[in-house]
Amino acid sequence: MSRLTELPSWKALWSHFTRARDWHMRELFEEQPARASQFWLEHAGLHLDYSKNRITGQTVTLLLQLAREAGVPEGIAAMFAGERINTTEQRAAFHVALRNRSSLPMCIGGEDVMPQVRSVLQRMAAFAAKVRHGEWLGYSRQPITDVVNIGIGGSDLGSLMACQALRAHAHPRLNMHFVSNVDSAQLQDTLRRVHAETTLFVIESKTFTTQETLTNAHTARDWFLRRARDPAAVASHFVAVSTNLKAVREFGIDPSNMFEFWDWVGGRFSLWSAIGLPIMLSIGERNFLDLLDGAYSMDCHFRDAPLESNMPVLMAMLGIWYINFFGAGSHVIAPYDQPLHRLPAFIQQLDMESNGKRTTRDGTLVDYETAPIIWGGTGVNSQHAFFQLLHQGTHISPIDFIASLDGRGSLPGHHEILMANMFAQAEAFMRGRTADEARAELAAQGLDDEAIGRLCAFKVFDGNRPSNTLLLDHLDPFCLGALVALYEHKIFVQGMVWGLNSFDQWGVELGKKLAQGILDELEGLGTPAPRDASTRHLIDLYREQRARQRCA
Ligand code: G6Q
Repeated sequence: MSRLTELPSWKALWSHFTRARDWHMRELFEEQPARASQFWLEHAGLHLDYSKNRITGQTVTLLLQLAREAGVPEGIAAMFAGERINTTEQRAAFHVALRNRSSLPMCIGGEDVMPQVRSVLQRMAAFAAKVRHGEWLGYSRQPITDVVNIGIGGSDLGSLMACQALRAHAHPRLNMHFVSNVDSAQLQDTLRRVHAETTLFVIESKTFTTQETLTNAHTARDWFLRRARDPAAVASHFVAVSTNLKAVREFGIDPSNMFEFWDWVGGRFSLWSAIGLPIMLSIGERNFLDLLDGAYSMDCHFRDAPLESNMPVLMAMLGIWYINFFGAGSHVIAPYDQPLHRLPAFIQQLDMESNGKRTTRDGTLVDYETAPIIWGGTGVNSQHAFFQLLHQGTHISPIDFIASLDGRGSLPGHHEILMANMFAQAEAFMRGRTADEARAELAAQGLDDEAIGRLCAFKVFDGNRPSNTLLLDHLDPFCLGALVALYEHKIFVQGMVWGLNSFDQWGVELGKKLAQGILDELEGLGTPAPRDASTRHLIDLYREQRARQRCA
């Protein structure tokens, strides 16, 4: 028995669940007309309707009791106090300091990190302004027109997602490109679309040892040098974002062209740091600061609001309700705004890399489920694809519907259709369609009794499928900052309840090591290591194919 499953609130929730599993939300709405306002929260330009969940007030009370008994308030305080909550790496997880927009210090081990945070922010802003104003010139004295970010995982997804989400605010001259895959197809595609004279490469890597990133960076530099024909030109076309000054220097980037961040910033939580340089280049300093302001507002809310009205805590505990009690193994992120199309991938990494774990902070194995599989896609497109399973399949997968209320940039009629679809889906998932309703609908179409009898079962939807609806006042930097911080904190709370360290990623580290030995073998270096028959066969097949291709 684990500590979590021994908690009184955990046991109380199980007994509550024996009743709750039979409730239908359709009935809950009929019995409790005030649900929509009871289960509604607003903060930082975000509106959360969580009424379409299989909960009553008592469920929420018990879930919050669980949060308290699991030490969530203490965990929140420890995070903001800069404690080394990343216990396996003995580091703070202090991304909240990156968006501390007050003048108050934020300390790790007694040292205020704010002076260094502000100093890097100022350097980023000065650099971004030069590039944006056309004052940062390439080797042929032309302004920069294209920015190529080379990075992967946490050094890619956040900036990519935010640049796409905020493209309405993008600088008109600067085209943003992101290269992450070591499959050269991506880099080749990008290099085909840019000119060496007007391209800035931003090499982003916390460690500056990541094989994929360094391979792409070296290839990009070779490509560049073949055109510029002058190693001195690298200085005006390559900048680095890293914690590893030595490796950046070894790569050949002048330290004055390096933007620093720190080991207390986790990769997937780093878009607020210098890793957000592509975002600042694209949307400018003022908008980047708005992004930080939005996150800061959510941070203050998370730190100070009572659990009952704390948006990240409530979303986290609703997730726990479905994962640990209903056995929901996945969670869908469905943004309806097209610019948010990379949000599901971003949150997928944030959640699954943070809480996709089964060893608790004290080293014991869990005896309960942890992170769900996060998946999703833009809402309307998903309606025409995988929503079928969500409506009538055998799995329960809670959904977050996300959209901006502001349709001002939209062409006439489009935004209303978009929103109508989203509201209709959330309603349908909640209500479903009963057999009587299905029969009535078929009869209204003029079908006879025999046809109605034959088709009715297929037209029935159980409903009772939970969802949150998150509305943004605007899809702007402030609301995006608040939205991302909301998910960061939600995930942290779930990690706290499950007793996990949400800030390490040993699975990723393993991947970084594994490939090297096989790479040597693929290249015919060293003695082949003893391997299982399958891996041996795959390696041999690849080598044979390559040998044949070389001869052809
Ligand atoms: C994020 C992960 C991982 C990391 C990449 C890139 O939290 O640790 O996605 O960001 O592996 O690592 P580098 O930034 O060190 O290249």
